[in-house]
Amino acid sequence: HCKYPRTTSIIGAPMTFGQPFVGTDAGPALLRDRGLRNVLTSLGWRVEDLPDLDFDTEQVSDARDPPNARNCSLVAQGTSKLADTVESKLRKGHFPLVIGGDHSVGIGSLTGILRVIPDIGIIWVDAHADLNTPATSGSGNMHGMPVGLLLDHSEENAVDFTKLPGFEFLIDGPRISPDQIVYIGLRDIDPTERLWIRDYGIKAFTMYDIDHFGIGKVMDMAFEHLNKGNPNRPLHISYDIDAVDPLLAPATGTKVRGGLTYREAHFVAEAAAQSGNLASAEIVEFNPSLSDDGGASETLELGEQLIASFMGKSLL
Ligand code: B3U
Ligand code: MN
Ligand code: MN
Repeated sequence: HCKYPRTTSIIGAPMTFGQPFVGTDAGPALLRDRGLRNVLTSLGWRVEDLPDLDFDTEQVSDARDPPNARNCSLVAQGTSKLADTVESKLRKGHFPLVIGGDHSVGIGSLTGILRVIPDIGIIWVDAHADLNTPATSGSGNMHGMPVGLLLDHSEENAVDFTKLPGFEFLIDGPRISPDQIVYIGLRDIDPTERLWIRDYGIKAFTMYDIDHFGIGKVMDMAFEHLNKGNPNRPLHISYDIDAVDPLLAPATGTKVRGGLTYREAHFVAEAAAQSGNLASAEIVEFNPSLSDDGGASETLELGEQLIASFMGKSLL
């Protein structure tokens, strides 16, 4: 199917249940209010602006939620809906643009994409590896688990989805192979995540690598890894705004100092667009209520600009 669809579907995914704070649900509405639709049409896209997915109204019982997978039933219900939406938009040839919400929405976006494009190459831009599972997470917050839940684990590390209420749809769901994903911007990694990145051989570019090589070389190496054997491999970018330095993006839940600069953050997005292979994208973890008004609008403005960059805005 076509690698540069003309139509993008804006999929608002106002998820908060993957982390402890309220406010993370405000992202989609605030980005629309800023004029996201016009940003996209001015870049030449046809835009299908869907109503936000509804993650709140249908009551699900949380009685069986394990303490190490907080709000499991609610995260499962929402991400299952999101997976179906992303899948159906891709099948129509649309470019899904998922606006979070916290990063647990990645469970849904990735599942939907993998159902249609099993070989998708994934660029995970984040301060964190999000490689925990309920067995390894210290926090129990599911925004730290999207990659960990979907990774094609060795038998001993495999996730038992029968013990995660609502996640039955993942029992035989598609998985990510360890060579299918690259990390950009890591700087806050838990011990088991570190072990798994090494043992599984996942390609990870930390802030150290960005300092050492420069962002240009890092992105070259990232594409070299993902494009091995297929220069036209379709790509997905999952952009956690906390990858960017908190001085530039203060309105987010888990700030880690020493992040991407303004230009590094844009370069990652521009390089993804330049590849010509981007098939879908996601941006997550805005939380305007965790900052003053100035910080909130600065963060959202940056998010809007990063979306423009990975949706194809060029400087010249
Ligand atoms: N690795 C920690 C912290 C964290 C992950 N993702 C975010 N924070 N945003 C955890 O809770 O899994
Ligand atoms: Mn994340
Ligand atoms: Mn993060």
